[in-house]
Amino acid sequence: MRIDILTLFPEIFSDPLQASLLGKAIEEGRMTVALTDPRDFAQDRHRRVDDAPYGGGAGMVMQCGPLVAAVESLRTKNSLRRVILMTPRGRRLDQALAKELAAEEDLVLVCGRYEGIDERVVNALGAEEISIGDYVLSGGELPALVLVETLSRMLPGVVGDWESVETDSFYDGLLGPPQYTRPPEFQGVPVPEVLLSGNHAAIRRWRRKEALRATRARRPDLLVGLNDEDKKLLAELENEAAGDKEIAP
Ligand code: 9WO
Repeated sequence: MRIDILTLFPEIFSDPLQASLLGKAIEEGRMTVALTDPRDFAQDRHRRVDDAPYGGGAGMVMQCGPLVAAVESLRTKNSLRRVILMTPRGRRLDQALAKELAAEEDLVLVCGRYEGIDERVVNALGAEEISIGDYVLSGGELPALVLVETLSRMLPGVVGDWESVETDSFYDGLLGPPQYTRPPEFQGVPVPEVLLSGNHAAIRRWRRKEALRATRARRPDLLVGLNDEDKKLLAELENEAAGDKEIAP
């Protein structure tokens, strides 16, 4: 998969794209990320990419010209492109949208800065807008990195320990169960006995139940499409003594 990122601040990406699993995915050529600075497509000798907003007001707005020229230069190099603008008014990123995008051969991510981007850019690029959540940032760069990282995990071979991906899909749409590692007791709190039992069927069942417990307590909106075993486990939870419904935040 190839991802082109348009940004006035390419330096934001250097360390995150090198670290950890994402860095390895890129190094191994499973994912290619190329950075393009729209300033290189500015049309004047001052390399100007922004101007004052029509109608007045504070700050500057990114102009159409450099952004559109930058994307057009990429279109000639590659096939049909899905162009994505990172903005808080876009479609909310979730695992289902990530899965859809991970199936693409190439994507263009456009990161805005300043007070925003000229509205005409959206139409000129045929861009779709994606949000990672309801908060204001200073630019689309961090949202673009969030998208790149979640896509990288869905490419074959990126998550080396394939069990981790299996684990992701085992809890698909649910919150994961609590995890423990050594020591067996910390500040008087022991690890749940079943995890030390070596009984893999019992462990699997416990984890699924705890995933349902956490999801019921924190994100009941995610409790959809449950199978019969899940419904049985949920019924068990309902029958347990009241008072355990809330998990401390
Ligand atoms: C902001 C905006 C708000 C309402 C309607 C359209 C909008 N477009 C933009 C925009 O392009 N903003 C640029 C990027 C410039 C200002 C800072 N930017 C930004 C992106 N802040 N927050 C985001 C963002 C992106 C994705 N998910 C969450 C937040």
